[in-house]
Amino acid sequence: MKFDVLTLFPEMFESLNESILGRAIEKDLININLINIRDFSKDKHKKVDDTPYGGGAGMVMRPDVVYDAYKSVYEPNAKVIYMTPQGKKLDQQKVESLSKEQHLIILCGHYEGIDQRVIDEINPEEISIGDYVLTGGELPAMVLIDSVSRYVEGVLNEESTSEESFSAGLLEYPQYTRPEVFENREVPEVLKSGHHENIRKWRRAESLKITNKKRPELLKMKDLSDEDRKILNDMN
Ligand code: 21W
Repeated sequence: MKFDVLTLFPEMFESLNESILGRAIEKDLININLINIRDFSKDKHKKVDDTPYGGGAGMVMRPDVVYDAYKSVYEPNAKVIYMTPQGKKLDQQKVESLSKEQHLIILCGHYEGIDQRVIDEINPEEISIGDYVLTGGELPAMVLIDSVSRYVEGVLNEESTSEESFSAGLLEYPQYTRPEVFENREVPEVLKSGHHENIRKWRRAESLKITNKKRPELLKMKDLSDEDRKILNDMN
């Protein structure tokens, strides 16, 4: 999967070279190509923004500079995404569908945004990561790249992927590691029993309990198995 990121702040994306994504990049499973929009300024001072027509605070990114950066990576098979607070909120369903693409071009705004004419010309899909205000589209682009990359074949080990599809739509059961006793709190006995079927059942029950308690609306959306409904019934 190729990600082309159009941004004024390519250095912000350095953190993606760590951990699981770092390994995926080394293994060539994903390719993150950072394009500095400033490189496409024709101005001798490398200016990329200007004051808004009609007045008001802040600066607006120039359409010609953004368009030249876009044309440097455009290809007809790519899906083009504009990270904007006005976009549709990213969810796991969207993440999964984006992971089926070969090539994503992600446009990040900064300052007070981008001149509307280049947005109208490109006609990208608009995506937000939630209803709170950030300083730019870079952190949202990283959220999108991280969440989508997990679904690219080979990025996660097969075990995590199958466990995740089993627990899809539920909150996770609690996890424990050594030591066996921490501040007088013990690891649940069943997890030390080696009885894999009991462990599976206990974890499923914990997932359902925690979801029912913290995010009951998630259960309403879900098709539950007979086993799941029995566990939930036994809770009350
Ligand atoms: C914040 C851009 C506010 C534009 C008058 C009219 C991308 C983001 C962003 C930002 C404004 C996302 C204005 C969740 C986010 C992002 C920076 C609007 C300009 N003034 N998802 N228009 N939250 N944020 N102000 O902030 O670019 S996805």
